[in-house]
Amino acid sequence: MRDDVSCVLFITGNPGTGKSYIANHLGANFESGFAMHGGGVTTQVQQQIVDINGQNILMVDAPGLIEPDLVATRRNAEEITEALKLGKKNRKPLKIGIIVMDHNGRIQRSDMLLIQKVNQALTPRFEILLIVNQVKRRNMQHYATRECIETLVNRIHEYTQAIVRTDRVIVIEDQDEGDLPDLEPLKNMLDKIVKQEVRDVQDIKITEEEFQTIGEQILIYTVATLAVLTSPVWGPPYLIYKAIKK
Ligand SMILES: Nc1nc2c(ncn2[C@@H]2O[C@H](COP(=O)(O)OP(=O)(O)OP(=O)(O)O)[C@@H](O)[C@H]2O)c(=O)[nH]1
Ligand SMILES: [Mg+2]
Repeated sequence: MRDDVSCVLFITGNPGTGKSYIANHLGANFESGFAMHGGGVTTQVQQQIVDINGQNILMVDAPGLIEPDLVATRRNAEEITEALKLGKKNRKPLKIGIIVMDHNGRIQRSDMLLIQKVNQALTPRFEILLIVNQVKRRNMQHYATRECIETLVNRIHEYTQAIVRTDRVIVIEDQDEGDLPDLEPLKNMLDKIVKQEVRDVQDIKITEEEFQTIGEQILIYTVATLAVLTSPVWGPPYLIYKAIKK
């Protein structure tokens, strides 16, 4: 790894939260966009050296964690683990950003699970930069209040045990196609968050039970299963298969 690279910056988040979009507006050139197939656009770890605020930073982009099926989710978990290891592998300190998507003030369980997993995987515990992305203009005023940010970080702590400082939360407004997001606050924050040496990275593992608790993502799965069950062609063989499996 080049000597002039000051650190590794890994911005993680679930599929479609805007990891590649934000990395690209910080100067990278990762594939990003509309996912035609329902899964993630980014499927493997990608790296690129980018100049941010006059410093060369190795930006890392990886797939999002939670997808509608467990096999893909576990594959993504392996990629994210690899990405987390890049700091240690390159003997560079690491900075971590986690993107969650705003759903009118609600944070999805899938985003909570990702925060929990990344937080648990790293030793020592890391300072996390939390990026709330794709916030609609009408919701920006809520996020501008201290109370809203405090409630958010408390909720995250409650669900994930991760500690996010209220002054380490960045809110990014959803832009119309073609308009540039204002990433100056994010760039300044990236300067401030601590570069940490990674001592150890544990493999991220998703149990079947954890996967089942992610209600909103499971919905697609349930609809697909129902469609199979009620089909005269696929229903009976599926039920026999289920019975044998038990
Ligand atoms: N218009 C607009 N689009 C956004 C914004 N943030 C993300 N997007 C769009 O959201 C979609 C998903 O963004 P990506 O950057 O590909 O998401 P990702 O997190 O890298 O997703 P995967 O690689 O699939 O895991 C893309 O079409 C982006 O252009 C935003 O602020 N404004
Ligand atoms: Mg991507």
